[in-house]
Order: sequence, then C-alpha cells, then structure tokens
Amino acid sequence: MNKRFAIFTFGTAILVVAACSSSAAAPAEPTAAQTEAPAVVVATPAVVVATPVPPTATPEATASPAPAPGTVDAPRAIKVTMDNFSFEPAAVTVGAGETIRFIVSNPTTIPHEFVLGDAEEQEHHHMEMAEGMSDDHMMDEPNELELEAGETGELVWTFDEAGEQMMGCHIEGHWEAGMLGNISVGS
Ligand SMILES: [Cu+2]
Repeated sequence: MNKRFAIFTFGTAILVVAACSSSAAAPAEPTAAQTEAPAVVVATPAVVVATPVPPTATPEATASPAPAPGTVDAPRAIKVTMDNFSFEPAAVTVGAGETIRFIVSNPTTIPHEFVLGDAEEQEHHHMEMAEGMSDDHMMDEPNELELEAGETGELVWTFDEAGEQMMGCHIEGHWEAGMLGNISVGS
C-alpha cells in the first residue's frame, strides 16, 4: 500500500499503469490465500470435535457396574455365607421397595438360621427360640430360613420401608456369639 501511494505521487503514466497492474495483482494473492485459509480453519475443528468422542464414550461404558434395583419380577441376588458364628457379608445395603433374593449357604458342620426382621422382631424370635418353639414352626415363617450343615437356601424379601433391618441366627448361643448382621434399607 505504501508503494502504491508513492507511485501516484510521482504521477507518470507508466507508473500509473504499473500501479494499476500492481493493484490488480496485489488483491489476487491475498484473495487466494483467504480462500485457502477458511478451508483449513473448517477442517481443523472437525478433527478436534471428532477426537474427544472416543474418550468420553469409554468412561460412560465403564461407569455402569451399579446393580439394577431388584423388583418382584426380577429380584436382585445377594449371597450370604454362614460361618461359626457370623454372616458374610455382615452388612448389606438395599433400597426401599427393593426385592432381594438372598442366596444363603451354610458350609459349616452345624445348623444355622437366617432370620430377617428389625431389632424388635429379632428379639421376639429370640424369645420364641428360648422358649423352645419347634423347628417346624420356624420353617413356616416367610422371613426365616433354617439350613442344615452344607445346605443352601433362598429367601425372597421385599423391603417396603427405609430403615434398619437385621439378619440373625437364634439357635441357642449363636446370636449371643455375634451371629447377626445389619441390613440398611435406604430411601
Ligand atoms: Cu447359627
């Protein structure tokens, strides 16, 4: 641009022609450069956008190991193993309204029981056992399993309300020895 002004200042026809030719030539180069430049700019974001997709997709795929809530039609299975004298795991967490299929195994060499209920129900059952209620009565209760040595049983239970429930074994001396566990029912 400075050159072009300098050329007009001298005012010769040749220089004007030269100026016209240079002014005509001058825009041609920037125009070509500008038409190429946007093409590069457009291409660059397209690559940038495409690149982050695989990394974001991978965490989403691996972030879904959370178990689906158990329903009446499809109870969530929780395995509990009896020991002398404890349950493994000794604490489980379920959701209010969830239906759980407890798969309880007794690999020990003596009988154990798996009784579901809150602290009051555990105490009530404990008194029944202490008073010598028969094993036949126990087997009729929907919230109880009695497992002989080596046996495995299942108990399906729906936890209607949030709160603290328990599992316990009330065969003589077992509860006192610590054969109990906590079931936390979340909201
Ligand atoms: Cu027991």
